[in-house]
Amino acid sequence: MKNVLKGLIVTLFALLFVMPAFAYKSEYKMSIVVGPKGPWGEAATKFANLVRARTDGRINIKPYFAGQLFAGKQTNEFLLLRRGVADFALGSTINWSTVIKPLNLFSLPFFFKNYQEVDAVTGGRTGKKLFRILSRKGVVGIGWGENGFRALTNSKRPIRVPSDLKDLKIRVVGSPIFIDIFRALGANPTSMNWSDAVPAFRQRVVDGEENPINVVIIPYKVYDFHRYITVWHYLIDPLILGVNKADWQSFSKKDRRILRRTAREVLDWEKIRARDGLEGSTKALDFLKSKGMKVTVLTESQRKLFKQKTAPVMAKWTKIVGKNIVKSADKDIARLEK
Ligand code: X2X
Repeated sequence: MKNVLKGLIVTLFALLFVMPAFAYKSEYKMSIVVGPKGPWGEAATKFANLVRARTDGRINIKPYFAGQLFAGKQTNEFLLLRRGVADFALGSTINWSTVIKPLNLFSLPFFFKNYQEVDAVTGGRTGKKLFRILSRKGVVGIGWGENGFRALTNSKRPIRVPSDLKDLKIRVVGSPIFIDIFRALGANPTSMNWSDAVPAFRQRVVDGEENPINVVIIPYKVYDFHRYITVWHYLIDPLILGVNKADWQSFSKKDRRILRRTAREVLDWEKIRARDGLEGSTKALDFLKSKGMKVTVLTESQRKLFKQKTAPVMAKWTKIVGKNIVKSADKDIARLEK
């Protein structure tokens, strides 16, 4: 009798604590706002394939491109990931920033000057702090990728000084800091999901938009709709590879290590492609010129005029991001100079 009882207890224990760890789903859904073409989508496919191979098929991730999982509203992605509608997401910090306010750090106008500063922050103490915040909200961040510094395109005229933007209708993501920035610059911003934005360019419902060159503007051929582009490095859009926390906790230690290692490897590869021909080279801009675009690269003094105009937005949003996070980012950047 005693042995039967013992057996029962052992079985119960196994069912409660050991079994769930190995009760993997047959498919893990991964959310991506863009399509499979370009560094962002290709990184999602590469990650899924490598993880499947390295876990001998235990973790079978299926990428759902073009926002299929969130039925159009891209700023819902974080909530869907937290709830487990998606198990994984390779998401833009902009899209998640409506829920996780500190992620607006990356959208502070003219805060980051170059990629080195961005790397110092995402790879530094601030990046870890942000991942702790995500984890408290039910999402485990396992790597940083990149959409990129966002450039401004439009069909009307070259943008060199803030007054050039006057009354231009600019499509932005449905994130309030973008509305504030473009209003401060005298433009007429309108928020729209990416899935609606491309048809809106075609139908000329809007005059312009802003997005990174390698990851969005080139794969989506925005040059077919907009003749003018301004490279102004006004803000950066890092990507985060996030995992639903309950899923994460169900994975074995070994599989978690595989996921982290694969995320780092794939996102390092993705970041190189996102930056290719954009630093220390004019390759990406030459390509845009070959497609008929008129390229304006702001000088430091031109950039200052835009920075001055958006100073009130910076002040307002520093408070929303959290002064501690902004200070922490300043410190990570200052460490670069030492
Ligand atoms: O919607 C956009 O502009 C995009 C694709 O860059 C993001 O998801 C933030």
